[in-house]
Amino acid sequence: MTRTAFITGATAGIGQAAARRFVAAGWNVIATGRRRDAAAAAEAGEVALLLNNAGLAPPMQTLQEADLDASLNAIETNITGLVALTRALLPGVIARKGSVINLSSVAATYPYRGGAVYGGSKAFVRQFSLDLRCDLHGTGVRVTSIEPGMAETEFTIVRTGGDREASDALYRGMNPMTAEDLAGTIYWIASLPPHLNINTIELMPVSQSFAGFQVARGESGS
Ligand code: 8X3
Repeated sequence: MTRTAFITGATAGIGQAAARRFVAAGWNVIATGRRRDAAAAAEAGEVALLLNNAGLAPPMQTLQEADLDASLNAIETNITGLVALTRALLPGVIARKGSVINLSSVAATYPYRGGAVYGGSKAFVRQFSLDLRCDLHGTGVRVTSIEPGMAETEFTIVRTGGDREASDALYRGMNPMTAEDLAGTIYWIASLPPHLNINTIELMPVSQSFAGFQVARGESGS
């Protein structure tokens, strides 16, 4: 029987690569760039796998400098949209003992300057995924939070307001992950035997690791 995957943010990057990967494996794919299409898919009630990939990163600015609308827009997409879509599609996913795979980020776990709203929203996605497993206990539905580090997609072009040069400079010489790397991981999660659940999975390119704490000294430090 052909299974149907609903993939958000599928017009580019990880979502598009995942859509291609699922189609190549014989899945029917509903690929959307906007979460508003959820109602139609929910009515069709045919979705066995929901990949909540769509997300927004506001510019890397401290909250005190950031444009509030950009911050709220990211929250609307990364949190409100994701919850609404999941709620809409869940009855069909439960009926098929299907899967929900949510795109979180390493930013959910590791704080960095300028990432408060983005990281906070991705921490929501991670915890939402874990709690959703509890809600779905006994239904046979699988839920995964996938938490990638640096992947060269349009992510940084969006984050920098369309600055391709800045994006190229960020990824230059560091061999980042690709959309295809992550699509392969997503497909692997989806095709595991049905009694296995990957709760969370964190991935980075080898060239990316962690930085430490920072200390402010003198008058401004306290
Ligand atoms: C973004 C991952 O490492 O570029 O989700 O901040 S990173």
